[in-house]
Amino acid sequence: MRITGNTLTRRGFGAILAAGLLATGLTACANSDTGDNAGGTAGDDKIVLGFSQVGAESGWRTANTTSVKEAATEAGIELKFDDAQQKQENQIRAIRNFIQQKVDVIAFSPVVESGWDTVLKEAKDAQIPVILTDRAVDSADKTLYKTFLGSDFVKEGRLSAEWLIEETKSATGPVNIVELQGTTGSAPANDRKKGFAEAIAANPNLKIIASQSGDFTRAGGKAVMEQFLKANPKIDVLFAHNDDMGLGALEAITAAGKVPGKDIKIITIDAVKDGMQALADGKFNFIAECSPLLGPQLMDLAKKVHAGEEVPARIETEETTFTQQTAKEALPTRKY
Ligand code: GYE
Repeated sequence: MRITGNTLTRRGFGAILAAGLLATGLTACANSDTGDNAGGTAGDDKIVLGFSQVGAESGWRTANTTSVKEAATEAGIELKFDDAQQKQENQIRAIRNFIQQKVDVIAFSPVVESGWDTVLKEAKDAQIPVILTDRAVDSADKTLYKTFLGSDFVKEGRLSAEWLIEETKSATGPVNIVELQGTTGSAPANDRKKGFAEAIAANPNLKIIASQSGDFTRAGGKAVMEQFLKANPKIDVLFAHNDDMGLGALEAITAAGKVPGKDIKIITIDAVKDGMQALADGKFNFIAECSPLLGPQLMDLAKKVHAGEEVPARIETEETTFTQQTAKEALPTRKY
């Protein structure tokens, strides 16, 4: 919300409102431009957060959306939520709308890494702080956003590879790997691919024989796995950039008469409930966790940047990995 000195004087409530602002830690003074925000009336100090979500492509995404919505309510932040349906143009439009509505803070999870400079510059010119959640952008100008909150995707790829290296250490012949990549151009797809490839590079037995995008969806994972199976008679391992694509691939593998988890070892990333169930059931072999529960930290950051406080440039989520055994133990108390 924004209140100028003029507004206060004009309304004749200067002293009262000023006292109110002091009591709320002066957060309302952090903005320098004028005019009421879209959400509140003058005197209402609720922070308005515009959030542009990627879409609803996976179990991870659904859990992430729930986390953001619940945390906003909990924190007393007014959330303007927009679902971009996996399209960058929709996200750019949503961000421009937020700017026009003069929200206090903008947060978004960029569907792809490139192509954000112009719209981020517009937000900066409007003096609206931007927080990147979950996925990064490749903008050279780091002043276009305040902070990034999310996971180390390169590490997730590397941990996946390290499990495989250990698992296949006694293999004598080549181990054929197929890879289901996430959304083309997205940070998690780029980084998970990189982390995995770098880690297996020193091991000549481990070969990626096919790699294609399944767009992080079950349908995509199934369709691409069907093609992989048709084109490659010997597939030993599937590395899927998320659980959902792995779950879709399960159907293709079973339909091809192979046993998932045995004939073809499956490694995925996320550790959402359905993925963890598949792991506990012996259909998956390993999952590197990626937490979608970013809501509470995001709200905390929104309050801080709104108040003009310094925040770290990058905040990483703590994560673990799961085997079939540890998945069985973790499942009963799993939150997402
Ligand atoms: O792994 C995938 C989702 O950006 C970390 O996006 C996120 C990824 C997640 O669709 O399931």
